[in-house]
Amino acid sequence: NRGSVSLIDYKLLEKSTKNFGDDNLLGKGGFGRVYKALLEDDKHVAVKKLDCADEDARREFENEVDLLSKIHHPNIISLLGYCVHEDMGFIVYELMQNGSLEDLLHGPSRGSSLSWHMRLKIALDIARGLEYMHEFCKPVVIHRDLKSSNILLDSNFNAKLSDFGLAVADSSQNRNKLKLSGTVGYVAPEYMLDGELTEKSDVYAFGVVLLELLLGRRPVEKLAPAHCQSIVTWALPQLTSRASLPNIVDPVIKDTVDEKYLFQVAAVAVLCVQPEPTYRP
Ligand code: ACK
Repeated sequence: NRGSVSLIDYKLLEKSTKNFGDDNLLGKGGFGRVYKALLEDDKHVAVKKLDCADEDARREFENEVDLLSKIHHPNIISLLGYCVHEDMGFIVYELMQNGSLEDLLHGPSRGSSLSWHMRLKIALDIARGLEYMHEFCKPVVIHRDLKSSNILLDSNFNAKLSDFGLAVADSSQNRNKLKLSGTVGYVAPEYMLDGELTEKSDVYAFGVVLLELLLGRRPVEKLAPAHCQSIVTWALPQLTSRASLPNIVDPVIKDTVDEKYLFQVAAVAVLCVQPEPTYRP
């Protein structure tokens, strides 16, 4: 059931797809490229093109169309339609004129022009999108690949979550059957170690995004298994109150002397000790 989302006639897209090239390339995702296109002469849209002969790409196509057709929120990218032609799948989204948060923060302009007010607004937008997925969607939707390149900004710099190719509408049965996936630096330690997938995996990734947004840091490249183990078995269980934060941070400093890692743990820790729901900044 894909609700109100329409199957678009390929004829409407054909002219644009013929021109898909470097000039109108918006970005590259895991399995496909996203192009700017014109729908019905006057409507600019973004189109993700996937080669559905590839099994992983086809799965991403079907998953994203199924999920996005059911979820509607101002902080989640709008799916306008989809189209299948020969082996190709096309997903049509609203165009996000200001690109991704990653480009905004780490691209040539380096985020220097972003005011604190805007940073906070973007953080709130992300939190609202997550809150909707985790608290109001039935069943709960877990994004599984939240990162700054999947947060897009419209012409008014409203932030929206995108790229739902790996997302799951959680039913506790499929949690353990899923292939471990996500992006290095954003993957929650308990998920990396034991494949334990919950809404908190997205909250961890949100913590990493907050570090990028508020402290201008890049995610730590790779958490060593020993680091993961120490967060899971030692740091997280202690997070029962704000007051416990210094007790956690101290041994982590002694243990790792890795300042970047420390910040990552600290931001996530701050999120975890918030009263429910955990991710409201
Ligand atoms: O900054 P980027 O390269 O721009 O990172 C992502 C990339 O494609 C992969 O998802 C761009 N992108 C995706 N969807 C849209 C959209 N609806 N509007 C504009 N750009 C998009 C984005």
